[in-house]
Amino acid sequence: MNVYVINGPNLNLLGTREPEIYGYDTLADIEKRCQALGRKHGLDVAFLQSNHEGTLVDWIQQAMGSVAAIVLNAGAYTHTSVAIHDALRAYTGYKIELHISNPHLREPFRHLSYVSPASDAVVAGLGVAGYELAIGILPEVLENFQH
Ligand code: CA2
Repeated sequence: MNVYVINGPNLNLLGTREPEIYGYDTLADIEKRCQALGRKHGLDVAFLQSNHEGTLVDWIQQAMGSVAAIVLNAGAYTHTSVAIHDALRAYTGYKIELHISNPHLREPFRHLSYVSPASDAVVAGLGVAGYELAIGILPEVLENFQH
């Protein structure tokens, strides 16, 4: 089964700045661990990152039909993007919204998510371990998921 882990703007900077919020791992470190874990569970994990809203929308659209689940850290677009919300609504596979930090403990502008109402589950505030937790739970939730 195919899985997309989609990362939005500035997440390419992980491990280089603001380690007190986002930790010391780079996105490449997280990608390696998610792909290794995916292999153990028979999941083919494609790890993607873009700073561009339209590219994120394109990937969500491309997932339709061939990708069983999307794990999405939309970054700051979480709080602004109706386009990503609409693309997620149209995607009928399983969707996990993911955040490294807990946006509800941060500035008020991070408290609104356009991704949450279009997602099946949310992982937030567990640091970069959230990515592996999301991948690790997929076999169980996909077994019972019907769209
Ligand atoms: O906690 C998360 O994962 C966020 O999605 C991260 C976004 C933020 O806008 C959301 O409110 C919560 C920001 C990603 C920026 O990542 C950086 C990583 C290292 C250095 C600078 C930015």
